[in-house]
Amino acid sequence: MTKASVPTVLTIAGSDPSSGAGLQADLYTFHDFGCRGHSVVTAITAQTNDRVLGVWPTPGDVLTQQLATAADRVEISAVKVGMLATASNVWATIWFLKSRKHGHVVIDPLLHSSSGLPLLDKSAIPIFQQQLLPYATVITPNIPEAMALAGMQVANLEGMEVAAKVIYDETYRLRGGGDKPLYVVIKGGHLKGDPTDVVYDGQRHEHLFGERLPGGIHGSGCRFSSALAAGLAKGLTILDAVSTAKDYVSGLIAKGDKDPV
Ligand code: PXL
Repeated sequence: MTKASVPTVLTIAGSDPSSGAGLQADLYTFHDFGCRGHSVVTAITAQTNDRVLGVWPTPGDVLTQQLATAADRVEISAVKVGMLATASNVWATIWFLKSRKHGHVVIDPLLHSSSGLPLLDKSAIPIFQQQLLPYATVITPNIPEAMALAGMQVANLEGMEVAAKVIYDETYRLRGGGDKPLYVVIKGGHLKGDPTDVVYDGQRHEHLFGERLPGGIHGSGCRFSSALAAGLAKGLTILDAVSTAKDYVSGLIAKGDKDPV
C-alpha cells in the first residue's frame, strides 16, 4: 500500500458529461482542494445542466471490478459515495467498504433528483438505508432526503435537528454502536431564508450559517460532499470541513459557476 504525497479521495458516482455534477464535478473539487482523485463509474448519463437525455447504470459486477482495481495499492484517505442507481451497485459498494479499512466515508444519500435523473431505484432504498449507511462516517442529506430517511416532515431548524438525530440513532443502531465517528450533516438550502446546515455528532447539534445567494448551480450537492470528503482527507475537523465545503460551494454560486473548469 503506497501512501501518496497528497491525500487520495475516491468517488463512487455517476458520470455527467457536462461536468456540472457527478464524478467529473467530484474530481474537479478534489483537485481544487489539493487532493488526488480516483473515480469509479456507477452509471453513464447523457445530460446537460438542465436536461437529462439518458441513464445507463453500470452492471453491479462491472462496478465491483472497478472498485477492486481503483484503489489497488493506494491508500485512500476518504471515499465519497454519490449516485448509485441500482441495488446491485449498492451491494457492490457495501462489499468494497466492508472489504478494507478506509478513512472517512462520506455518503451523499442521493435518493431523488430535482433534475429528473433517477439517482437510485426505489427497490434499492431499503438496502441503501439499512446496509450501506452504517458504513458512513458522514451522511449529507438535503431536506427532501432527510425527510425520506427520517420518515418525517422537516420545515424548520428544529425539524432538521430532530431528523439528524433520527438518522444518526438509526444508523448507529444498525452498525451495532461502537466509537467510530459518525456525523449527520443536513443541508438547509431547500428551506426558505438563509441556508443553515445542521451537524449532529450523536451528542450536540451545531448550526452553520450561510447566506442565500441569487441563482444556484447544478451539482452543488455533489460539490459539497466532495469538498467535505477532501477536507476530512486533509485532516480538517468535521466542523471545519463542513464550513470550508459550504464556503467553497457559495464561492462557486457567487461566481455563477455552471462550468467547474
Ligand atoms: O446532483 C446529483 C447528481 C449526482 N450524480 C450525477 C448527477 C446528478 C445530478 O444531475 O448527474 C451523475
